[in-house]
Amino acid sequence: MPAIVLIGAQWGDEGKGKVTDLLGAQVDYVVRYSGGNNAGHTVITPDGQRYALHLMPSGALSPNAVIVIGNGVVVDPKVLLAEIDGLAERGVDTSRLRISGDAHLIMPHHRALDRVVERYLGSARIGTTGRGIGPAYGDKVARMGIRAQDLLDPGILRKKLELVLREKNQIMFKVYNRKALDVDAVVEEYLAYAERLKPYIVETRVLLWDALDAGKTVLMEGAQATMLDMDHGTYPFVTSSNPTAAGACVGTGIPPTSIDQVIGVSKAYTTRVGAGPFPTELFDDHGQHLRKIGHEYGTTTGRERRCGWFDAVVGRYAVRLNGITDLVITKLDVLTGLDTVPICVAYEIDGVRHDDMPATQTAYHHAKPIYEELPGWWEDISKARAWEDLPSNARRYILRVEELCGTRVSVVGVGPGREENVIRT
Ligand code: 2SA
Ligand code: GDP
Ligand code: MG
Repeated sequence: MPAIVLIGAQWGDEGKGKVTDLLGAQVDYVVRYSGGNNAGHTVITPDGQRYALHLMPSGALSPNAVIVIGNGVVVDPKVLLAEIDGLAERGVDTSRLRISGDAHLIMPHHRALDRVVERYLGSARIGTTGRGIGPAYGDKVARMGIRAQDLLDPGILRKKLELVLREKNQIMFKVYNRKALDVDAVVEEYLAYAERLKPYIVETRVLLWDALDAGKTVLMEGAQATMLDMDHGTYPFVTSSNPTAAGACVGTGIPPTSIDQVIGVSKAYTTRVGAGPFPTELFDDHGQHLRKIGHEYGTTTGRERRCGWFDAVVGRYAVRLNGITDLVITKLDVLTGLDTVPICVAYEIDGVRHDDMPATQTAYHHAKPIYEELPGWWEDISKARAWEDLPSNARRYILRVEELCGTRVSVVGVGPGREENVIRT
């Protein structure tokens, strides 16, 4: 399988980090293609060590993989260097990192604007991670972005920064009542990062094309998820990039015809962090139960995640949108001990049944889940490794998810560890 895309099929935090790490031994390159350090991908290695990765691809914990930050990522150099240092201190070989010169940089004005715009939006705020992601992509689209390659040319860096800070200081920061940023101070700060990042900056497209030509396996690791996609998600309550499978081509330069497999990762229930519609959200004890048993708190910000039942309308949408060939259902263990487990099979919107996502966001805000109740199971499933090890009601649940979503469930997660999976053959 030369090129594989791995994406989140819900609103994020499905366990993508764990699945990337699980595949690690079989892949030669792991490439991040979108988002930035808003992501929090958890990997727990077999010796029990927990890593929370933000910018480094989750393949960092697979000793033999080359790890690549593609052109579609927005990079906060300070955060990346801290992550490199933190991993190196724990004995991880970070010399395997390559960064695309076309990746855009998160600058101090992006972080400042992210926070101030959220305050300005008040009750209409998105609930961003405050890492400067939206403003960095905004400048990219407005052709005012500063890229990793600009770190290699101090003259260009200063020129671009002068231009962009003139706009931010004289217009945006005035409107938002913020103190102007000093060009010299920012140039100095970023040139210090440049010294350390220089060796990692390369032309990653050619690197990846050559790898594919040589028969190597490349995994494109998504951050965030389908329903947070700027074009296909619950806009405006989305992130400012395209985390869906199509975004993997744009964010790496790997052509669509090279992709052989699209792995979708979904929880056995649903979570969302930040604002926006979420039809199966639970406001009762069941929601608290899922949060408590599933430890549903943001990996980057520590925020409480909103919790709800599995939504098969979202599942089907994700399968069709991303062309998912294999679905991984994580955290089935969290559903153990419930009398019945509801699955949302369709929505009722203003008295009409919808089996697919409605055409407008207004309608989606009114969507009420139509549930099917499946019998629960009480047995501890954390030691299950083969399909037959799962209780029959747990198998029935997975088979129904598979049927409703319209794709094969290849792996079922029964615990956070690398080995804690049921692999279906
Ligand atoms: P942003 O910061 O501009 O990308 O925020 C826009 C929306 O995207 C959501 N978003 C996320 N949702 C789930 N997980 C994410 N990563 C962290 C984690 C989140 C955390 O792994 O737990 O720690 O809070 C992530 N990143 C962005 C965000 O909540 C907004 O709804
Ligand atoms: P990501 O952003 O998609 O990589 O997911 P996060 O790391 O933000 O959140 C997923 C959480 O679920 C992490 O704490 C994982 O360790 C944990 N996890 C992943 N798979 C399983 C599983 O099958 N069972 C349990 N109990 N936890 C899991
Ligand atoms: Mg996460």
